[in-house]
Amino acid sequence: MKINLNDTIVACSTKIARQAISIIRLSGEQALEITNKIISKKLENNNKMQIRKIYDGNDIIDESLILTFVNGKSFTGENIVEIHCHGGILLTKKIISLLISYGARPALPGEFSQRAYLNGKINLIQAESINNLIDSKNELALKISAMNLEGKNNRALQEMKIKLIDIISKIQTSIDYPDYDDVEGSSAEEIKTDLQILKNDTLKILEVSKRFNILNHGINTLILGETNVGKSSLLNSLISEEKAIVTDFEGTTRDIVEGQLNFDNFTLNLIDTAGIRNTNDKVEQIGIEKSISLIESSNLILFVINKSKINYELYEKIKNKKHIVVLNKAELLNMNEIEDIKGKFNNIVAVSALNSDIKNLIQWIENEFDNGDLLEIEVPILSNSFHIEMFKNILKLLSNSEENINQGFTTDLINVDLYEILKIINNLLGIYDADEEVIDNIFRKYCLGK
Ligand SMILES: Nc1nc2c(ncn2[C@@H]2O[C@H](COP(=O)(O)OP(=O)(O)OP(=O)(O)O)[C@@H](O)[C@H]2O)c(=O)[nH]1
Ligand SMILES: [Mg+2]
Repeated sequence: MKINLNDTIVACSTKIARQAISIIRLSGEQALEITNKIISKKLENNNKMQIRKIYDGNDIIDESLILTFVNGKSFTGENIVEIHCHGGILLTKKIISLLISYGARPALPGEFSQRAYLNGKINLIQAESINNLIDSKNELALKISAMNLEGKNNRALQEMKIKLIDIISKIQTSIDYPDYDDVEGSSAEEIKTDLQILKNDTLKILEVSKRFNILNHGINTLILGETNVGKSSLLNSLISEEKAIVTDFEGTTRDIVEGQLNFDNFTLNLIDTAGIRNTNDKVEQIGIEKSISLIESSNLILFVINKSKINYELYEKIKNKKHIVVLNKAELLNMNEIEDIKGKFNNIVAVSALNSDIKNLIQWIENEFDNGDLLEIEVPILSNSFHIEMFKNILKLLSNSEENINQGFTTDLINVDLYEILKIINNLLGIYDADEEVIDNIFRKYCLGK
């Protein structure tokens, strides 16, 4: 079904729940007219707050604060009315159904943002950053999402686009004016160097975006080790909560237990697992299989050992993943014993989960995942998997162009791929008319004095 973008849409922007205030939002040409049907006095056609009684037929059902955004000065670029009514479930639903009966259509999920995008108010990355802003689990994710919403990515994408248009223009000029053989920078070698710069930018975008997404969704952290080494105690100590059952019986934890730990700049999604051992207990066996199967999808493994419980076979399975060996129950050992075990691994800290003495581990994690530099990085940071796919496509097209140059193909063939990239960037920026921009650029920068 094709959605009609001329409809006036309505939705509740807050939860429909028992609460102080609910915010009902309408967007579309008829937003004011439809609202006027359920209030005592017509709304003034300006960007102001107005108080109105709301009627169901002749019955007053509420008195609400109403905000109007007109003349394109709104989030969607259309007329918007926001009704801040009292937050009863029945009342909110009633107002929405009245508005629908007077011609509004229930909005589809994300339709307000979609309209903002289609009306050039925000680009795709900004639309996504609204989601991120809402979902942010830690301070840094919040800051980066806010920066993207404000347009940081926009500027970075624009810069990338300028570089791209520059290359396309050079190639286009040398095609259009074949006799004019000294179009500056249009030799195959020079184009290759320019493309390499773009390729590096793209690789950086993908790398930084991957880091941001781990940061935004939380670092999946697996607590893995033999039975009874203190994995559940470590989880409890990290999240300062008695979440997992701890006993001195081997095989206490059978299913996974999850907890979350927020640092300023990142979040750990902690997963305590069943301890690894040979067992005939069917339930425990399933738990152990689950523990092992989680290795692959984790971003970090806390590999817990004790002096007498070092499972090298298990260590082989995780040593190529990002990990730290956690020597637990260290308060029972003397310095020499600790140093001796530390010598067996590159990456190891000694802790005592029982005494909540885990500062060495916390410090290591903080150093590893600080991520503060993401704030300074100038390249766009993408969070939507679809946008990331778009950039992977750009990378493919750039590699293709490079390959074509290496094979000695003519530059017009290379431009086909570059135009494709321009289309992708323009899509992200919410601009569609690519050709005109290139022509513009050619005549501005490479007019050749003709
Ligand atoms: N001395 C000492 N004992 C600890 C420490 N951490 C945990 N323990 C004890 O070790 C025993 C096992 O702890 P758990 O946290 O249940 O161990 P686990 O690795 O989760 O065990 P399973 O769930 O069976 O795999 C309990 O008696 C804990 O109190 C520690 O740092 N020092
Ligand atoms: Mg346990």
